[in-house]
Amino acid sequence: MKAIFDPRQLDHAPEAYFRRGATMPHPEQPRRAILIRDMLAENGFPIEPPRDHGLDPIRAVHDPDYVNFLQDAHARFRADVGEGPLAIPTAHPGPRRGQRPKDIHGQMGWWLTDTSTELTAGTWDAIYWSAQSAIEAATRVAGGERAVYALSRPPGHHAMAAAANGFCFFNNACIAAHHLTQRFGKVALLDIDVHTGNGSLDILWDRNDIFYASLHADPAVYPTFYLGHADETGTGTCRNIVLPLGADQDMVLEALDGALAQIRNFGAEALVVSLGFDMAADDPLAAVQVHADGFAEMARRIAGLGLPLVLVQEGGYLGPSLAVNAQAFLTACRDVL
Ligand code: SP5
Ligand code: ZN
Repeated sequence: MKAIFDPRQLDHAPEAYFRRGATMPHPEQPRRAILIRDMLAENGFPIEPPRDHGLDPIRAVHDPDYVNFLQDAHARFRADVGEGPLAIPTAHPGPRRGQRPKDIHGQMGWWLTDTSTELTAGTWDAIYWSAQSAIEAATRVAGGERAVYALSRPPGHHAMAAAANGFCFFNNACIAAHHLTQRFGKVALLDIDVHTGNGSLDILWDRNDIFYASLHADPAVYPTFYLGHADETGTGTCRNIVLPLGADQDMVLEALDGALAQIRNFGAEALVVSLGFDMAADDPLAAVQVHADGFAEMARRIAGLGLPLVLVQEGGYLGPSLAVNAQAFLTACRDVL
């Protein structure tokens, strides 16, 4: 199983965000990708850079005006306020109706929904190549490779069709899934990041060619708070499997079996996985209690479906076992192939 990664993905380096009334160090750091990349190399996974597939596969999923905004937003912010201040919006429209503003600060509030998607000098390059890594993985699987892992970072599953959210700008997994529909009639996206894939729900809400099943901690009491309840099924092909806070590994594996059965029933011909490692018991954002052996077991069950497989990295933060859990999942997956 090959891995895809471009070093430019490290260029997004957010410093801080606001949470619960305080400035906090940002959990989504370049070091996450470095740790996983080093683990891949140590375990004999070939790591290749993506080719440049351009903006069309991104614009197939995201509003072209949102894509255009991201391309030069940081430069426009700096031109206005100078060096120093963090490029984080503090005013938001609520419902995104009516005319869009022209001012950079108004636009930042429009397209960036919270304070967690700080724009930095390298953000555009990082999110562009993070998406290209996912597109490259999908292209290879569409071309006949059985499974490819995209070390996408920054992550993607909170990114909506026309807005950034929850550390995410481009929805790498949805971009990959959409790309696969050019080759496969029915595609499934399985999301095992501990957070609701609210961006994926937004993008896939009314699509019946992509089935979306997500396992995540209860959004009533855990971020991202919005979307992800059991009855939020879009027009029929989205499934939210809600885990109680503190759920143990056996509960997670049982929930996974439910999602895999639904993916089989849908008749999926290819599978994308939004692969977060933040279900880890010792993740800094921990909400449930999965350990390395649980990640390995999840991988065996997912790869055991026998479908062409695109793994797209999502969350999983700088806790003590990030690399260990990634190793457990990816080597177990490779052993099944
Ligand atoms: C891709 C992904 O996993 N995004 C996560 C977005 C989570 N947003 C809320 C984060 C709450 C962070 N709490 C920090 C606690 C540090 N001890
Ligand atoms: Zn997450």
